[in-house]
Amino acid sequence: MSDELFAAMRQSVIEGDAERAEDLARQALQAGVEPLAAINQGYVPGMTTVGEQFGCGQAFVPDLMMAAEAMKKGMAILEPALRASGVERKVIGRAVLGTVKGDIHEIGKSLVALMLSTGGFEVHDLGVDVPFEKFAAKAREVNADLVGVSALLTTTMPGQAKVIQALQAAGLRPRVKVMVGGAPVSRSWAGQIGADGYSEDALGALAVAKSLMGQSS
Ligand code: B1M
Repeated sequence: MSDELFAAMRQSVIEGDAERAEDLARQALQAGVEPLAAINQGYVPGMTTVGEQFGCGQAFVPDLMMAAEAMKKGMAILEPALRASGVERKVIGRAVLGTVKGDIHEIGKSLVALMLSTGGFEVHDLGVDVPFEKFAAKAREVNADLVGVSALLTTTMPGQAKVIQALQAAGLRPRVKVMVGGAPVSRSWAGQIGADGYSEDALGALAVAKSLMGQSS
């Protein structure tokens, strides 16, 4: 049953059919499917396929946009259930998150924001295309413990290093920890730019964020 549903969810993203993606998210909730499983096994592989198609010239920017829109609609239905499933309510840290300047990819960053907030973090999501200094200004304003910087383009990855420099210039390092992520980002890149943590996915991001706060996951 779940496998069929996940396959249909994948297909709804590949076809950029937002209405169908929403409808399938409702069906998943009714069938008692874990919201995170629906996202990770349904929508995410659909998005990966569209990305591969784009990479080899079989899909174009409007296809990416429609796929992203479908995934966002589906996630909006699943989000309240995912939030409700968060068992820890005690705030374990304050996190400022955003996608770095020049980069408008928002879905992965929003998924990380959602996981952190369900896992007990107070999350301040700055959105996409965020100037480097804005991360530092917000971190100071909310007395953040953690800054998370997402980058989906090889051309915007250097912006993650610039955010670390902005935090240093604001006198917030090393107290404020920095976690980086995004499809082209790697552990070795994170080490190279002096980030404290890296994760390749949203669930791992929660574990890394917790461990940076001195908590086990
Ligand atoms: Co763009 N895009 N895109 N795109 N896009 C990619 C990233 C690309 C890999 C596609 C490809 O070529 N195969 C490619 C980048 C190549 C590169 O530099 N290495 C690319 C390109 C080239 C571009 C444009 C330049 C295209 C153009 O205009 N010619 C352009 C750039 C615009 C800009 O940002 N300035 C562009 C535009 C777009 C859209 C706007 C159309 C759309 C985004 C819409 C939106 O977000 N509202 C889009 C999309 C949808 C994609 C793909 C297909 C999917 C991204 C996505 O949402 N994935 C993507 C291909 C791909 O990644 N397979 C592609 C689903 C999401 C759940 O995964 O974002 O990886 P992801 O997040 C994961 C992990 O990475 C991790 O956890 C998340 C959840 O598991 N993670 C973190 C992410 N952030 C983290 C932060 C952390 C920790 C973990 O700590 C802080």
